[in-house]
Amino acid sequence: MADDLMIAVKPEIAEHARVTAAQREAMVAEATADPDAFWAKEAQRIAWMQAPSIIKNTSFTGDVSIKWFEDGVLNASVSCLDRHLATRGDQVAILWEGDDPSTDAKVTYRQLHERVCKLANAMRGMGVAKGDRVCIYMPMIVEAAVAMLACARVGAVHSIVFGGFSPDSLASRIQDSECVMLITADEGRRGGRKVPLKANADEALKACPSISNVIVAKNTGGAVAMQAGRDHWWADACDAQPAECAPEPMNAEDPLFILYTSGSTGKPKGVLHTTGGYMVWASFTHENVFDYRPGEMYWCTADVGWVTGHTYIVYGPLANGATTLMFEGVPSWPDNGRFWQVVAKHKVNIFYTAPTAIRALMRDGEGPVKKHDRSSLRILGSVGEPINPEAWLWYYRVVGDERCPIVDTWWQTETGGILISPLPGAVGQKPGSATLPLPGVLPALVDNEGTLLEGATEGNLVILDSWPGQMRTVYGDHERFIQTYFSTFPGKYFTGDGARRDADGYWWITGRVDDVINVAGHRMGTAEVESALVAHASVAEAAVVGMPHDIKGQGIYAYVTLIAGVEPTDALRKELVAWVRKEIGPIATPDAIQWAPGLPKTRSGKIMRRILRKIAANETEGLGDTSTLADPSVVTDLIDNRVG
Ligand code: 6R9
Repeated sequence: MADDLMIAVKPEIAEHARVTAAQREAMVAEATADPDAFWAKEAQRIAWMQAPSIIKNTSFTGDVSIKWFEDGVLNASVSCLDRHLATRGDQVAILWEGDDPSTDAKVTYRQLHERVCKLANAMRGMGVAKGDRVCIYMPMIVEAAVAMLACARVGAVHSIVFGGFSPDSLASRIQDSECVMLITADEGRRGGRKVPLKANADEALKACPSISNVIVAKNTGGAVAMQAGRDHWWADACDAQPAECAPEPMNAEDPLFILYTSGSTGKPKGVLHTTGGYMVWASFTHENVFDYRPGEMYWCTADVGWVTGHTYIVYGPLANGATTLMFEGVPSWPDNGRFWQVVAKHKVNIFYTAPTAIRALMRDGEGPVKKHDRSSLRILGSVGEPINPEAWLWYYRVVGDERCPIVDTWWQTETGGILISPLPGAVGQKPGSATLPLPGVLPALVDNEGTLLEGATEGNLVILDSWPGQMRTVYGDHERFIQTYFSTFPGKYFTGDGARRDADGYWWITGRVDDVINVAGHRMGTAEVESALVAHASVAEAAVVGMPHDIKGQGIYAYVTLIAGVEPTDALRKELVAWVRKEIGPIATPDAIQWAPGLPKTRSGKIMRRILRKIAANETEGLGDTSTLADPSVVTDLIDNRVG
């Protein structure tokens, strides 16, 4: 454990920090003692049509009700656009860097405002109204951000589906929230390849009667089918629209977006975020965690299909008037120096990426990093999964030349924004630790019985009270919200993560303690992969677990029982891998498939995943108690036939 390696805040950073150690202490004290006063003040960082007078009204018990700023009225797009026009209308809002290194584009706040208003007018013209759900299935192009903000403008609730998801995954998300419109593009580009978004969408829409209009951005110019009456080219829909559009007045607790995320059981759930609290949290965390200063070039490498893209490419930076860099490509194309080439090209000051990318780039050594000028970098961030100390130190030493603090930011789709992270000018860092909670965030550890644990120890990570950015419900299923997050440890928000707190009170996230796996920073429910596998005609039963993976953090290990009479062949293994990719999307590609004549089950028929996880990790020494198994001999067979 690297508990002892503490990298203190450098004096030159502390001196100019937005938040110093003493100021952080004061913020923590005030946010804890008087949340109403603290958040009433912080609420002023966004634009209100009517300022809130009621601040916090939340309960983690009974029906679980979370309301912040409940009598406030606002429109999120005004905070991100209109209010900047007078002061920084000609500043670049979005700097787009294409997959092809010879392409980029600059969009100023004024231009972005105009593009958003035109699309918003087009949407209204097609009947989209406040409260309607609109699905966005887009590549990383400026139009993705325009679509989000146009939804916000008219009060529609966006539901972004990551462009790497399959037609089936897209369809089930559209169906769950009954979206009335889909915004997509002809094709996406990634690493020199094309992604057939419109073709996927056409496939999905066969099963989505709720969609009456599709707006298609022309990106690659590739040929696509357009269905008359339903499909509209973006330019045709928007070009003739007025450049102004009145923002819909939204209550602070009106929904801003839904984002589907994986859990332990069942289908992905629609995490619902509302307007006021989310916007305050996005702005507050973006400014303080990244120590953001006006005029800086800020780059978050996530995709807008994930929550990190929502909060830290679009809403947080734009609310704060930043220039946000939007990158269409991948770190390894045309070569593995791409990140650093972009940093040098655009003089990036703040850089936020995922441990899986760091680990992949580490393999190629320092050469590709050192080739490019990184002297503009000031702050480095990490998100998505635990960062191992080795990767942390490489990021710190090689990428940041030991100059730039690293903010390891722990949070979730459900939390809306960062909850545990150093403030770079205030909190010394320990490689591998997310360090300390932000002001107003009250993490705690409980044992499996729910007893609060004190001092330096390890346990289940819970949050004791609400913060403004917290999700409000599961779309259409409040009972599932209560069940998933507030029933395991009643009265507390359960994160699904395990964590350790060291003697300095620093937090070390140890990973999921539920049946969620984290593959290259992407959340995947083992149940989803299992249900895709058993949907194949040859599969009788499947159990999926995470296995350690050098680059991706975790890989997908599947145990598959075939129906009687089907031969386990290499060809079938390949077919099943392709099947899961088609059913869910490439991010769900199994890394290993083991034929399992039987699965270890208790006498009551429960699969003992603990044993399957150990076998997948090749830790077959300490399998623990197997005496409760219905048939202990299946374990021997699984160990003997382990894959990899
Ligand atoms: C923002 C995001 C959430 C899960 C979360 C945890 C893991 C995210 C982390 C981290 C350790 C960090 N996670 N950040 N673990 N250190 N800095 O990733 O949201 O896709 O919902 O995933 O990711 O396990 O519970 P999401």
